[in-house]
Amino acid sequence: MTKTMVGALLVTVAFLAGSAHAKAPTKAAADLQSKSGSSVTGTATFTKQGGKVSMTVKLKGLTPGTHAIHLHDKGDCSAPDAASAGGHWNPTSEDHGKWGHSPYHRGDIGNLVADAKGNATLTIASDVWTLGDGATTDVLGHAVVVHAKEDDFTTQPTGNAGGRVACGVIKAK
Ligand SMILES: [Cu+2]
Ligand SMILES: [Zn+2]
Repeated sequence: MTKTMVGALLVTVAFLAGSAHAKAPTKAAADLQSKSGSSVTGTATFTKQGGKVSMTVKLKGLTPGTHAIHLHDKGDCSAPDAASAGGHWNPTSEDHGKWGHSPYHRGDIGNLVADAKGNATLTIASDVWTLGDGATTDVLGHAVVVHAKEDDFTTQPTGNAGGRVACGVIKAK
C-alpha cells in the first residue's frame, strides 16, 4: 500500500466516524430571552463529556443578587411570563429540593448570584442528565428558566422563586 492510499483510507475512516458522531448530538444550547417585562438575556450551553453533561450559563440584565435557575418541563417559552414552559422538569417524580440531595427535581439546578452590574455565570456538570439519547434523562427539548427571586429549596413545587424573568429552549447544536 502506498503512502497516498493509506492517507486516503485514514481520511475515509475519519469522515465515517464524523458522520456517525453527527447522529447523536454532543452539544446543545438555549438562547434565553427576556420574560415578564425583564431585560434579562443570556445563553446556556450544554456539552456531553464522558458520562456527564456540563452546562455553562451566562446572563446579563439581572437585578443584583440571588436568582433561581431551573430546567422546566416544556420546551415552550412563547408566553410573555414563560408560564408555557410548565413546571420544573421532574422525570423521576420527586419533590422539589436542592440539587444532588434527594428528593429533588432533575431540573432543580438551584441559585446563581448576579453581580452589581447584573451579570451572572454558572457552570455545573451532572451525571443525572444525558444529552441526545432520547432517554427520560435527556435535557434536549426542555427549557432553561431564570427567576426573579431565590429558590428556598423547600416550598413545593416551585421553591417560591417568583416570576420567570428569562426562558430558552434547549436545542441540539
Ligand atoms: Cu423555575
Ligand atoms: Zn423543582
